[in-house]
Amino acid sequence: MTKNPTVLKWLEEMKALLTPDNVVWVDGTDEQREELRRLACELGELEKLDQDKLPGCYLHRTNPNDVARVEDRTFICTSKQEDAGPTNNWCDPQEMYKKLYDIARGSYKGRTMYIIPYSMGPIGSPLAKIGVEITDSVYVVLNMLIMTRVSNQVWDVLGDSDDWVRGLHSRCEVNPEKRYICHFPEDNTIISVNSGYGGNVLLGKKCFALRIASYQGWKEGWMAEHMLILGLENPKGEVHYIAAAFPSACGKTNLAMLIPPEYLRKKGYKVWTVGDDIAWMRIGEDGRLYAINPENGFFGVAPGTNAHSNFNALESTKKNTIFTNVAHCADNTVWWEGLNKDLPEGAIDWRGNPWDPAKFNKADKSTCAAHPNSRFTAPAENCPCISDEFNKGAGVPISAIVFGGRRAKCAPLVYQSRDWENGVFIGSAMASETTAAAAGAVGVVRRDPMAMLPFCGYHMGDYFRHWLEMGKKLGDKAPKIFNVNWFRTDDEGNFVWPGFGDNMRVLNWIVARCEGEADATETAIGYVPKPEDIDLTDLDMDMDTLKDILTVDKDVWAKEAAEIEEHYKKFGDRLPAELRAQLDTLKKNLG
Ligand code: OXD
Ligand code: MN
Repeated sequence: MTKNPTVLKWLEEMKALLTPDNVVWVDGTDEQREELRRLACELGELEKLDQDKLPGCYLHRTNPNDVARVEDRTFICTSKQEDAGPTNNWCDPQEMYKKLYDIARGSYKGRTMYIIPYSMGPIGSPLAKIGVEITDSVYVVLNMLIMTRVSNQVWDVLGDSDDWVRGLHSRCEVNPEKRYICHFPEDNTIISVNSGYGGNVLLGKKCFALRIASYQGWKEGWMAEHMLILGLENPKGEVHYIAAAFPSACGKTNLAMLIPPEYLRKKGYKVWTVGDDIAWMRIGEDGRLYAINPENGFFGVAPGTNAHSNFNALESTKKNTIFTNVAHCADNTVWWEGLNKDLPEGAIDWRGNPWDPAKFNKADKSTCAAHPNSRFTAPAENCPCISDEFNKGAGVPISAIVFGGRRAKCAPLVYQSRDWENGVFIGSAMASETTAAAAGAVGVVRRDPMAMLPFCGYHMGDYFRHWLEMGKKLGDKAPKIFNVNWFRTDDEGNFVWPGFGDNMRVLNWIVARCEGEADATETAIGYVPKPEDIDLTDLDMDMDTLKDILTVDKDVWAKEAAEIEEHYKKFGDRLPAELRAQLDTLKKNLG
């Protein structure tokens, strides 16, 4: 195992606090995984699915009170409140440690403490980091075995170093009143209590790889971002890498695993997936920005995933996958809304009750067989288009950074920032609109800078400053920054752009711009494509429609500028002057 004194000391403290009956060191071997799967079935935490149709696949149901991330119970505990900033919940670290230790004290009694050593990123990669999670949930262990790289080798790489992230998870009583997901960035520590839901308990993911890592990146000169990473291969066999940030429910996993339209496939275009949710990026020896995906699997939303919307994601779930809160079919397979049109007879819904397809009403989520946030935890190696670079520690050089959101009228299909600083401005003002698919008002704009609103582990004003500093260091080697919007609607509210695989047509323009091979028109907000440079081959769309979704409506943008001004107010004097100047330029450009 390990002789690392900082690890052993922390584990002794945790054992004294939690008082487990047993301790198991997780080693990542196939034998131990099999044993844990067997145990999870025996404990009722997992159900084994049909092993002929879905080998190595299991089903789990969470407590119905525990089905999603809980932003209102997520805290950044820095010694000074102002360091957490206006977008995070804050509590004094000492006060929060006491509260959490009081909740967790003795909570492993009658349970086993699992110790999971894991690497975020390929083990030993200079871009990777190490964490140790302790948990009382076999389900968490089995998910961590998919989502991260777990092995005794991690201990070897760590040696005696203190550079590792402590993660304590305790299910306690799964009491929502006492549920807390807390981060102590100054101590490299995460504590999560009273939840068993993935985003709250797989501590390598949002908690470490985004909240703690964004803080580490700020201190150490690198970036942890809520971004997919894809490689776009052209017929010459050259691959250009793109990192893209979108808020939840805007299609990150779909874009990461995109299948190009047939006419482009025939010419030899391909897309390779490096990651679907998180990118860690550092400046390499040649001065370019290199990215790794720190994760080892996909924790994807199941509903809506099907052979058309995302064939590669669906394929990824065919073996060694854990399904959470989906429907359990009579033939011992799984189903979710949007998988296909065959509503299953005799299925059990995500709550564990018999499901009657006759009562299903699309508009009423309470009649769904699968929870709207039901998930699959699938190994990245299952993905048919996983990049060869995925397991290489050096990372991939990023040519373009793309921001995007859901905007019915505002942002054009695609535009390029004038330069890095202008790109940071675009990211800082990023927003997405709520849709009729979700409860609540339609078309309400939520500002979600760089898609990091729920995940930035420090003051967002400092985070913007960090982006600007990275740009200065990168100089002319900096990736070009773009914004896309697949969601422009016509007067009837229908989406104009087909999206999915056809987004490749936009990615090709982006790469052509990076290579200096495509023209553009300068507008008040940045560079917009000449309509003839977006290839519409085989697409049922005329030039006028395309022109329409490339337009920049000055009235709409004047309103947007006023909203950005309002949004910026909350960052006070930590808002970099450069961004204020960018806003002034936008207003001036709009006349
Ligand atoms: C998210 C996720 O909520 O990736 O962003 O699960
Ligand atoms: Mn995400």
